[in-house]
Amino acid sequence: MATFYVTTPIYYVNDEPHIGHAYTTLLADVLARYHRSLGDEVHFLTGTDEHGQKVQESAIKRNVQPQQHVDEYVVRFQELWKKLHIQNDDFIRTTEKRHTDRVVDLLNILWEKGEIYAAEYEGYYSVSEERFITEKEVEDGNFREIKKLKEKNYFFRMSNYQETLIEHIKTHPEFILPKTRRNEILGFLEKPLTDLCISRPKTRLSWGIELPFDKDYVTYVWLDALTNYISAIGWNTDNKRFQKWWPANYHLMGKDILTTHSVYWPTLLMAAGIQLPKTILAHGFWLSGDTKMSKSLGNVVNPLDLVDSYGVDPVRYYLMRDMVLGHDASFSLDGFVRRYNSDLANDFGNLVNRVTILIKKHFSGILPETGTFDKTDLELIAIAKSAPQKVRSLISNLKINEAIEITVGLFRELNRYLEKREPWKTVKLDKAHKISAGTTLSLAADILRIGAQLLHPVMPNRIDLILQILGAQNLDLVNFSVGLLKPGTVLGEGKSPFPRIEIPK
Ligand code: ME8
Repeated sequence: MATFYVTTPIYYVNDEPHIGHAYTTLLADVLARYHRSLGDEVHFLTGTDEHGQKVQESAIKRNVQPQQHVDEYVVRFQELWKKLHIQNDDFIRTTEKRHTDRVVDLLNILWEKGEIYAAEYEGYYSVSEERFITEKEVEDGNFREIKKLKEKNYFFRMSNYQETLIEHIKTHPEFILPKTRRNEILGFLEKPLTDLCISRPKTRLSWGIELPFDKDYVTYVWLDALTNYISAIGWNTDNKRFQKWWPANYHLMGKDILTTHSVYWPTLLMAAGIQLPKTILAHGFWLSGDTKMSKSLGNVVNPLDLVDSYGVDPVRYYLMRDMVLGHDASFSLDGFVRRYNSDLANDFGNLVNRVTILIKKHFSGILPETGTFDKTDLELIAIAKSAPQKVRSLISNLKINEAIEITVGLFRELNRYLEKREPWKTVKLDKAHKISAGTTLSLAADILRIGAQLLHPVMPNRIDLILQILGAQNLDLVNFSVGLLKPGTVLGEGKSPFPRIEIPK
């Protein structure tokens, strides 16, 4: 059985989770569910980044101890994931001992190998970014809260790995996706890499993991955070478990943290003699209008509000359908309602109602026998047969929005088929026409079932409801063959769970 290990960034617990955090986590969830449905053994990891300056500052602002602060804030993420029906297999917090011990192990290994050295360093430091920045970066003006600092620190010999990293990226086209991001990193690597400062003096920052070789320092939060991807799966403690899942199939993230993941992380792994992850995938940002959603701009859309108003599954659908991986996407309530009404209420929901109401009215709610299929039926069957394979291949290429389009396309095809056949008219004619209307409706219900199954990873709850309405609740969710919903099946109660949304003007 193939294994599939997917991760999200571990989010800072200094903030309210917003739609951006929800997006990456949902993306991981949808991929994990698709892969489970393909029969892969899946491990899906998410968690929280709980050390560092930002968290310490938030705790000070609230006048509580950092540990109390993170214990209170982590719940917001955990509750949101529950609410969004995220099926993660593990949730790692960087303040847990299973993690902090592994960070210490990694530091010791690097220290003993001579990969870390102490040096006096004078340079510009961005408090908001929590790292030293170059003079050029100061001039670019993209960083806030810049200070000039002179202090002793510990450095990782990152520069030694520049050539090997470039080579790896060039020989593994799938290592950084999408391609535009890969080119961006290759461009970044054209300039000499500096060594990476991996410590912070306790006099400046106390909330972190103490360096095992100098108790006056804590570990730089990014070295700490990145290690979560291996600490959570048993690196250096449970080798069998580690070997089972590592290297990760996908590290998912937004484009904001691509450099730390595709430069710091692989060079640290190389230095420690650990294999590199297979794919680092950076998606775009959700924008509100044309601007990035950010707390300081005050334009953050809280996913919980949307979920409270419209339900979890429509929100999951919208986020998966409207972002092309790699590009930014614009979020608006209008866009959400338009997408919902056109795809879910009209194309999908009306179809469910149309087919089931007709079967209830004219065939006592029992799927009628099918006669012989003619050319029109066979054309529809051919489209339905090819859809699962197309969806599978698009998902493997991370084109989730296109995979959804294929499924909605199948519903549209089915609507056209019904318009052509008009079973609502023919069923009332003579006996022969009633038999042919029965064939049409049975086939439509079965193909509707296939489309619904294909959308299950995106909208698990409402699809379960639809499958139950179709009488398909006991069928194998991942068997997409035509003809599984047999004549004689009794339809369930209820109607489509996608009523039209009317927004008052
Ligand atoms: O960077 N659109 O945590 P973070 C889409 N702790 N995705 C967005 C987004 C937006 N507008 N805003 C945020 C950190 N995200 C570190 C990570 S990992 C070892 C350490 C998502 O809480 C996106 O995945 O700032 C982005 O990369 C992540 O949230 C940043 O989360």
